[in-house]
Amino acid sequence: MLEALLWDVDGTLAETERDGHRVAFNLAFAEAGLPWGWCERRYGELLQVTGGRERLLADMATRADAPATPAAREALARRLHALKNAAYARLVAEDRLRARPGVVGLIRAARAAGLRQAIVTTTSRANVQALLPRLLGPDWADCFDALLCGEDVVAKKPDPEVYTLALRRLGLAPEQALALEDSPAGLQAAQAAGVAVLLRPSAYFPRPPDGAGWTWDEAQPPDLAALRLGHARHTA
Ligand code: XBP
Ligand code: MG
Repeated sequence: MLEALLWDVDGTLAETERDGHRVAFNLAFAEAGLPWGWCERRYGELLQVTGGRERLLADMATRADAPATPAAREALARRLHALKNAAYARLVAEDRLRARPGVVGLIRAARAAGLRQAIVTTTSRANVQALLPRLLGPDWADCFDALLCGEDVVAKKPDPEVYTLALRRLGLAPEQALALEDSPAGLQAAQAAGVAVLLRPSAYFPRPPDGAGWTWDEAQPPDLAALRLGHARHTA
């Protein structure tokens, strides 16, 4: 039986990668005085790497003008990542990010029905704490029983660690939960933890990968009853 909804953040709750993180990375490059910039196509490639700091390091590995030593690259990645997260918080404060249709209603309905809910994300905790009040209002934290973020794990998605941790925190078995995800890495992480996934394609991940199974139909968005039914089907 469905007991909990495990929510990914980036791409699932809002189009944060398209309207937030990519824009904020470019603001960070400018603030640091670097002539670097990530166009949508390049950012789409770099999204194969989960974690903003890790993404910066992956990009630097391909650049002739990146610092020469691993230690200097790491220091620059940390500095740029902090600048990026500060820029992201400013974009959120300017109301540049909106909840994707149906998300707020489902979170509130799930809370009203007594389902447990957790945030299960690769992004930094500060980004969640900036975004969620804008999407859900000042009482946003009341909707969630646990908040698992990038800092809480050793290995980020597609590793299942963050899902395993969420289940342990909620005291639930994998078949009692449903993950809502948008990316192949998120899908893989949840499935590897044994959790059924409702995949919602997003701007950077428009096509469900092979093995996605259950996909959100934008023409007929699911309500809570549909989530319960779909979960029962996909855990049977
Ligand atoms: C999100 C990520 C994050 C964000 C940026 O993946 O991979 O790295 O892009 O946030 P998911 P940070 O949606 O699967 O959780 O810069 O804080 O990492
Ligand atoms: Mg995501």
